[in-house]
This record gives sequence, C-alpha cells and structure tokens, in this order.
Amino acid sequence: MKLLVIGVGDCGCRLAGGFAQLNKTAKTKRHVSIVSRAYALNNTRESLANFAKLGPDFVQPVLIRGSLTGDTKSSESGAKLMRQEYDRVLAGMRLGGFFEADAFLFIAGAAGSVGSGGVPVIAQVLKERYVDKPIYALVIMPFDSESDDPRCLHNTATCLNAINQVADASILIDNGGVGVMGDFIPLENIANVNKEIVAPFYDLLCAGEMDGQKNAGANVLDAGDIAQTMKSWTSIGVGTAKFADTGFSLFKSKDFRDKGSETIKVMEAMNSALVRLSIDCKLENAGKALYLLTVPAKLANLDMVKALGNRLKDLAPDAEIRGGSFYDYTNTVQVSIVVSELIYVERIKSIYDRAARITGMQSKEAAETKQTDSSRVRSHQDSQ
Ligand SMILES: Nc1nc2c(ncn2[C@@H]2O[C@H](COP(=O)(O)OP(=O)(O)OP(=O)(O)O)[C@@H](O)[C@H]2O)c(=O)[nH]1
Ligand SMILES: [Mg+2]
Repeated sequence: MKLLVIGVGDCGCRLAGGFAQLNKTAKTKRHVSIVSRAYALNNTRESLANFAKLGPDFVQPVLIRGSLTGDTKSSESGAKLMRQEYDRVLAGMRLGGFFEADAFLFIAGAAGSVGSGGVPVIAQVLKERYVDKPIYALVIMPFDSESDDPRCLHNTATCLNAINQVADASILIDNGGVGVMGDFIPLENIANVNKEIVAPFYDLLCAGEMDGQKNAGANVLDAGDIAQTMKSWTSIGVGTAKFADTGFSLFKSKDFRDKGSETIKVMEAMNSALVRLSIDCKLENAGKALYLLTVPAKLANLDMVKALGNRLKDLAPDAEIRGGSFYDYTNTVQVSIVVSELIYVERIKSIYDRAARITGMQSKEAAETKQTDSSRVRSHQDSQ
C-alpha cells in the first residue's frame, strides 16, 4: 500500500518525517516505495525550516499562512485557520503524489490546536475531491503528564469526535508516559517515541508492494486487504522474536519438532505485538482484524500462518480476519497486527467523560457567575 502522508502541526509534521524515513528504508532495503509523497503543514516558518533542508523528495513543507484567532490554543481555532487557508495550502502542495497513492494518511497530535483542529477540515476537503481514496488518520493521544489539563482534554475530545466523522479509520496512538522526565520531554526521547509509532506500518505497507518479487509469501496481503480491515477506531502493533541462532536450522530439512519450536517463536512474536498495541483495547470488541507474518523464507511453513489465524480468531471471535505473509529477515520473525472497527475503547470513553465533566463544570460556573452578577445588579437597582 502506498500512502500520501499529510502531517499537520508540530507532532504531525515530525511524524510525516518518520514516514518519509520509513519510505527511504523501504526503497533502499526492499526496493519498493510505500509513501507517494509526504507533506508537513504548519503555521510557523521555523517549524518547517528543518524539512526545507532535507528537500521536497523527503518531506515537502507547506506553510499555513494566517494566524490563529480567538482562544489560540484551542482545536476550534486550528479548525478555523484551516477553513480559511485550505485553498492556499492545497495550492502549495501542488497535487504531487495524489494519484499514485492508495490512501491518505493524516497525522496530528490530538491535544494541540493546529493539527487537532486542522486535520478534520483538510481531510474533509480531500475526501470530497478524491472520493475513491480511503482517508486514514493517525491520532496521537496526549502524554500522561498532559492528560489532566482541561484544555488538553477538550482539544483531544473535539479532535477525536471530528476525525471520527471524516476518516474511514482513525489509528489511535497512546503517547503514554514514554520519554517524559517530570514535566519535560527531551527531544531525543520524542524522536525515539516517533520511531516506535511508525515502525508497525513498515511491513504492512511493504507487503503488497513486494507482490511479484521473490519475497512475496504464499499469501500476499495487499492494499485491498488493509482497506477492507481499517474501519473506525483502530489499534496497531508489531512484535518480533528471534529464532535460535544456530544457522543449522536455516539450512537443514526440518523435522516435526523444529517446525513446532519455530511456530512457538511466531506465537511469541504475536504476543509481543499484542502487548505493544498502539492503544489499549479488548480484542473481543473488534469487528475486523489483520495479521501479517514476516519470516525467513527457509523457515516459513503453512502451520505458522494457520496458527496465527487461529489464535487471532480465538482472541477476536467477532472479527472478520485477514492475514498474509512474506519473506524477509535473516533470523527474526516479525508479526504485525491491526485490530479495527473497535466498538469500545476505554481511553476514548475516559477522555469524552472527563471533557464533558469539565464543560459541565464550566457552564455551571458561568451560570452561577451570571446569576451572582444579575442579583448584584438587581440589589444595586433596588437600593437606588
Ligand atoms: N509522539 C509525539 N507526540 C507529540 C509530538 N509533538 C507533540 N506531541 C503531542 O501532541 C500534542 C500537541 O500537538 P502539537 O503538534 O505540538 O500542536 P500543534 O498542532 O502544532 O498546535 P499548537 O498547539 O498551536 O502548537 C502534545 O501535547 C503532545 O501530546 C511528537 O513529535 N511526537
Ligand atoms: Mg505548533
């Protein structure tokens, strides 16, 4: 699958850079392209300066002109800015890479303003113009250290609600507490977190593009399978396990016990993918799921794929399941998992509940202030 990646705001731009880097790796190591073009949209020149240095073949920076107005830290003000500027933004993107892409991937930090408000607006415009292309959103949830901040909760809830109405699928990423030292998040930690965020996409995007090459597995997983699977709230993960480093098992014909132990390694990689899912969720709440096995060709056997499919069916009994495999890695097995069409995600419910409580408290406070003000006016008038 080839994505057209559009990152909006600081977080979105940095992660668009992460996808461009993934594409570079795919081109060098696997001779396939998985990103037709990556764009970084932001409202300050400074934030785009680094991308300009890397060249438009890597990430194309696009300046969102105009200024944030009203409550400039709110998702609403980011949305307003994008509504005013999307024509100029799209002209700045020069429509490169739109036709070769199988889908759009928009990226934003939900707790900010420019990306959080801007992504739903620009995604809606492109959805209307390119009706046949799926729209995916990669939504980065706040760090734990931000999660109690009322503005952050409000922006996140607003962003999730708006994106859910536009995107075919929203892939949720729990930023969690990773990389945070007190209130401070060192930049190198952010870079590591971002690498982890993009990593699960690598094999998934490469698989279909490698169709016809010698590494295509018996059961190719292509863009159609991904599009059929990704719907609504989505979680994604990847896990690896190492085969015993004997060299022996790579070349000797395998007996029944070897095959068994290799399949155990595959299951180990799957378990690791499941514990690393990008957002905590219950698999029994999934309407769709997908697995992709990446193994050394000499160790691949049908039992592995079957075992993965069976295990996923046990864990997600209501899900329509798709799967596939391809060959790579000298001594490692990698399993990628997508859990989609989730009917319930605890983190979303908790954000919606807390945001609603804050709004409720704010309107109560506003009503009480109004009441106090008007009784003051009345007593002032009575005393005259
Ligand atoms: N994983 C990850 N999360 C980030 C990164 N940068 C910001 N975030 C998260 O995204 C949220 C804010 O998003 P930003 O992208 O900084 O905001 P913005 O869209 O530029 O809008 P402004 O608030 O106007 O700057 C932060 O509160 C963090 O939770 C990043 O590089 N990686
Ligand atoms: Mg910003």
